[in-house]
Amino acid sequence: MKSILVLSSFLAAPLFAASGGDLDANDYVGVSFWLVTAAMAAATVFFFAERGNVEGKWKTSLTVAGLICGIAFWHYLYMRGVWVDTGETPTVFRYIDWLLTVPLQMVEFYLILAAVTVVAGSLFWQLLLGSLVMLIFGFMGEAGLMSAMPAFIIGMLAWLYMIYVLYMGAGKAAVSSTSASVQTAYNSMLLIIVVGWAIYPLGYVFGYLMGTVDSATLNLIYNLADFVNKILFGLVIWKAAMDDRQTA
Ligand SMILES: *C/C=C(C)/C=C/C=C(C)/C=C/C1=C(C)CCCC1(C)C
Repeated sequence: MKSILVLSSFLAAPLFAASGGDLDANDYVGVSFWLVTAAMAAATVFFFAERGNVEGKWKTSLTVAGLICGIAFWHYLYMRGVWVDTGETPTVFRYIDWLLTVPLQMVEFYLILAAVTVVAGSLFWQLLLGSLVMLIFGFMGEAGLMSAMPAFIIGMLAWLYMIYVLYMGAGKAAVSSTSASVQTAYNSMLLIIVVGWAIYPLGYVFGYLMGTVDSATLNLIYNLADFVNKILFGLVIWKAAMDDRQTA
């Protein structure tokens, strides 16, 4: 109950920051910003509230999932405001959010595996390095600090590197794990980083590499991607934690 009270004050605070109140119902991109904002707030409360229902070794994972959605909620308030007020892509807010939440997801990956099996610490640093290269070049391409195509190619290579590291390093650790729920969590995480994350470069391609800059399609796809990869990602971990409890 106490955590619910703390949460409601957390959720009330950024109301002051909510601008862009004149949302046009025909602005489907603006509406998608609005929906994802609400979903992030709900998911934040859910993950923190569910901490009490899982075993000790899963609690930190749910905390991190809640932090990821909470940070995204905060940035979505501002991103929606930028879009509704100016019709422009909120690139800086988007990348500050990603720069905070993607490394947290790497922490999450690491925690899941480290909870039950021995994982090399270098795995975390390799994933962190890969995600930083991916995001820095993505930002340079989107902000016009570099041509869109070469920035995209370097970002793609960094993403492929991360998939490789996960298969080779974490894969072996998960396979040797005795816990079925950890294996399920690992396989779902791999699915998210390979399939769920693929939505982002798709947004970049439609947004920047089709001849003209299409900010409506770009933001719509990015918003969908965040919904899938932040909320679904947390739910996968929550599900594994619940299954673990039943079989324990
Ligand atoms: C919560 C936010 C997440 C999980 C953001 C993930 C972002 C990506 C996977 C971005 C990927 C990109 C590439 C693979 C190529 C270059 C362009 C990017 C940065 C959109």
